[in-house]
Amino acid sequence: MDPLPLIDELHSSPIIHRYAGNPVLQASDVPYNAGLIFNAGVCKYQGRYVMVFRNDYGSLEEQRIDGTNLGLAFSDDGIHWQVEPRPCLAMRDEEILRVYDPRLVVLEGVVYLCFALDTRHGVRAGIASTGDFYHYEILTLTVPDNRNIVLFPERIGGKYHRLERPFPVYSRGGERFDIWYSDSPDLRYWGDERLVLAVEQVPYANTKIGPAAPPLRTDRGWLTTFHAVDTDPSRGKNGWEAAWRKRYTMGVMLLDLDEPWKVIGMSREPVLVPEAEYEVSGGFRNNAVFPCGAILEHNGEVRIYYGAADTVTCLATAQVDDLLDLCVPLTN
Ligand code: BMA
Repeated sequence: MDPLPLIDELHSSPIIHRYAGNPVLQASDVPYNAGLIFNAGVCKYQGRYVMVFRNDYGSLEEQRIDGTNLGLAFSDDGIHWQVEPRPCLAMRDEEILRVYDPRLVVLEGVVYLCFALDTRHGVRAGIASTGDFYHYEILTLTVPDNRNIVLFPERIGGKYHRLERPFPVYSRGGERFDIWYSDSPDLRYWGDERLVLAVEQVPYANTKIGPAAPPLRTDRGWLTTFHAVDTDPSRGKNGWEAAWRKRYTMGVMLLDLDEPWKVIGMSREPVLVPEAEYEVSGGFRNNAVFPCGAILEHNGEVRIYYGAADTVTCLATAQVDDLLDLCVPLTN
């Protein structure tokens, strides 16, 4: 299969505003062994904002990662966060290597955590429920390779719905990965899989796309963020690794309220592109924005929480109507 074309310079949309005090969470805010603090799921629960964040601990100075756990933080305003004294989840046994990239959703009063799991036999994605953010009941795990599951915050037609991002490696070659959908009667057994959005439909991706934060209900449809990745072989060292040739941006799409595998529209240009200093320099993997949390406030503001340069956790906001207006029908 032909390589997809290289993507040129990209810029963030004028409708998105980074919080001036970014990052909202970083290693120095965490009262235990902490390193890269990024890719955080966020929800509103019992009157507070709750964040579960990824912590790749080790040494920032020595550019070393020793392991990964998930941390927990609470906030009254969604901006200033108080981190709990110990991590809330770590998974490691003979088969499981680590849990990461949490997304949170509240559905019918219950909190669910969607997560990725590196195992000795591939990358799996799962959904767990929790009552206290420390104890988790795993309800389902996919077969490898899959990750970036996001659960819709409501049942639709009596069923649970999710987006996911499998990694098919045979048919198309390389990393050409798309966003898929499945549903379930009970959160455990998943089926009715459908392709939602393919990477070649996104003008600012040439490698892979994946669900970002859980979809937000609006009158016009499910407003859904996604990450879009482009690779350029001419990019060299750009972080801790010998080479990092990818750029992660964020786009939005609008899914049908009743048939959420149907794309009503998508932003033709990315909404958030790595441009701020903490997104493009000094991190583990520069040139990456990776949202895992989004909250739609009553005043129409959408708060998007994202990992920047795989190193810190940041906040950007936009008006929901502005995001919806960017979603135009697909052309291919
Ligand atoms: C993805 C995941 C994310 C990470 C991103 C950028 O494939 O591994 O956890 O933030 O790459 O490195």
